[in-house]
Amino acid sequence: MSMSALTEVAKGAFARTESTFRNIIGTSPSFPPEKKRYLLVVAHACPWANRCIMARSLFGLEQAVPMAVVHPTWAATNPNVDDHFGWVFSSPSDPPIQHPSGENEVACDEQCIPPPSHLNWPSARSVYDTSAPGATTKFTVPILYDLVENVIVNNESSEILRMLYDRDLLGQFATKNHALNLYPKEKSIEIETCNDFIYPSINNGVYKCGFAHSQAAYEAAAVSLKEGLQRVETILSASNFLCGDVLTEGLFNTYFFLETFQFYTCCGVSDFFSLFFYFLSLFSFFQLTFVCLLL
Ligand SMILES: N[C@@H](CCC(=O)N[C@@H](CS)C(=O)NCC(=O)O)C(=O)O
Repeated sequence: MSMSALTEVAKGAFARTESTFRNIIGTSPSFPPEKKRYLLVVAHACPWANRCIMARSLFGLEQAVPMAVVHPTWAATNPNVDDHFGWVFSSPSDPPIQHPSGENEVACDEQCIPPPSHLNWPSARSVYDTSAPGATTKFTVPILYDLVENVIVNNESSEILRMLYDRDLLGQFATKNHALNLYPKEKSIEIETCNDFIYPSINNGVYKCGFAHSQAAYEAAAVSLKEGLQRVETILSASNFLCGDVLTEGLFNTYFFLETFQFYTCCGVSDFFSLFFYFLSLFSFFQLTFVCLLL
């Protein structure tokens, strides 16, 4: 069966399936850190993918890690065979793609970056079909794909993110911000403690709100989301960043999800004073103009 986030709503509540490809570059001889070997497949509409796009940009990895960007709306991925809808590739000069609702068309513009033509991939689904034919999984982005072995290395954004900034892995090809260490060893407990509550309440929490198919599921997700935001607010009212006065990977784990939160709910981060200023300062400090594509 072909899955998507739309099939993950059981009893009205969104239940996310675990990412299935979990290889880490450098830990096996099959996946050595190499320039231009790994293709990052992303969607600008996806906060999970955006944290990888941002790390690639922050560390100047554009040359070392090529990127393919899907069209912003979903379309039929195998129209004559099944009814799956998902991410598809297009070129800036392609005709507009009809939104799945049938209500409007969405243009193909210069933000659409197709994968190298020899790969012959019409959709993100075809990346999975190439790597693991017949796999019954969700065809999610981001994906880190090995252009030499022709397999997916990893489709879990938190792990792709770390591979991008880790100085022993793809981070060794950084061309800027060399001094920025997003995972200082002495902060590891604080970083993991933050991740442990931010993931369920905020990162996945915004999806649980957005995909809720019952009032009870929505309310449970909204309460947990607000608790998560309040906990971040309390931390930020006493320190500049999530783990004291140093910037850590928590930046990536909050920023885009706060944007998604603003977008999908009627209340915004401005309801949380310290969180709002954190959000604004990250926005201006990193000149995150490209993230506006999400809004
Ligand atoms: N655990 C994954 C989640 C990625 C994810 O859910 N991506 C969504 C877009 S925001 C997706 O591609 N969904 C496709 C689908 O549901 O078919 C990660 O963090 O990388």
